[in-house]
Amino acid sequence: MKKKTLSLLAILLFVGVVLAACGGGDENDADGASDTEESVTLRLAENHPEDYPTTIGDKEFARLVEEKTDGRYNIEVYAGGQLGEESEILEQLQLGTIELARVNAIPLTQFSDQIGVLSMPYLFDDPDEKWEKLNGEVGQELLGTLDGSGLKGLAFYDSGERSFYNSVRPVSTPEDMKGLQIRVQSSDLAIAIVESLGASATPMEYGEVYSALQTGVIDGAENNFPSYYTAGHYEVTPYFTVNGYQGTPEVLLASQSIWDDLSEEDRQAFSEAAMESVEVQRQAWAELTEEAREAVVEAGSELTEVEDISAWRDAVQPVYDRFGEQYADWIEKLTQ
Ligand code: GTR
Repeated sequence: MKKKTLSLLAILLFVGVVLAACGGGDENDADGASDTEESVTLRLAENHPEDYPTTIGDKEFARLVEEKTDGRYNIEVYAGGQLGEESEILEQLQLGTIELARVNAIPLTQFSDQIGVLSMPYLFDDPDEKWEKLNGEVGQELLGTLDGSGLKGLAFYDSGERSFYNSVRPVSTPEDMKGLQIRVQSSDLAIAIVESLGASATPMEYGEVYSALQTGVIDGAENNFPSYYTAGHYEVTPYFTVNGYQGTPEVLLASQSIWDDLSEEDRQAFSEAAMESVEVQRQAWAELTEEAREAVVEAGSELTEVEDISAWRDAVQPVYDRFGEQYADWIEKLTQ
């Protein structure tokens, strides 16, 4: 089945390149740009809607790549999960059947035993410091830990902080979490965090969470304000605890196989475009975070602000006991 898909894709790609190279014999298109050179179209998978901040970042990346490669690369952004759930996208990137994607860093823990450090609870105190590290050498080094997995990490995007929400009761202390059934992303670390709080963890794909909340299969989930809002979770899960326990970022990725096919100069263009798109993405992030927070309150969500997070920090100590040593060097690099 996979072989068939691959050979079909290879044929389609070949036909596409030939057609682009022929270019209908016209040397200049409508806006006067030369189309004598072939243009390669790459697909970028995105599981959020069209105007979500990560999609805005993806599109800026696409625009910059096109500009920097003089139109030799044309990136089409497929938003709204059209190309599949995150785990499927990652498999397809590894196979090279999808060329680019934006995913969250938590599912990447299965491809790098080090990148999980970014999901350690209450790791970052200061967002500016966090972004200085993620946009700098440490961030690139962490992305480099994906080498050999079939994935090439290009840049980090903002995803703010994740908090818990549920449909059963307001939660202000870790004790209130006891017995709740909480959906998590598929990772041992995510499960360990929820279990350290005395709740039960149910790993599930993002696209399945709304109906699982609605039908009561799970009591709650955890995410940032923009996802809680745009995925509609607020409609069926009114109690949101603002305890920002995890600052895992998003990641812009390329399939290693497409990366290996790029010239040195084009790799440089893709890397620069990725890093330059971060600012636009982060600006959009800040705007939607505020807007989403207001909108869910307006719609009736009850926010429980946690002013003193020390009880929550103490409660997740078992997670540091279990994973702290594995991530010790990275924790130091990211926080000192
Ligand atoms: C969002 C993230 C998505 C997805 C989702 C989830 O914050 O942007 O890519 O990972 O969380 O909880 O599955």
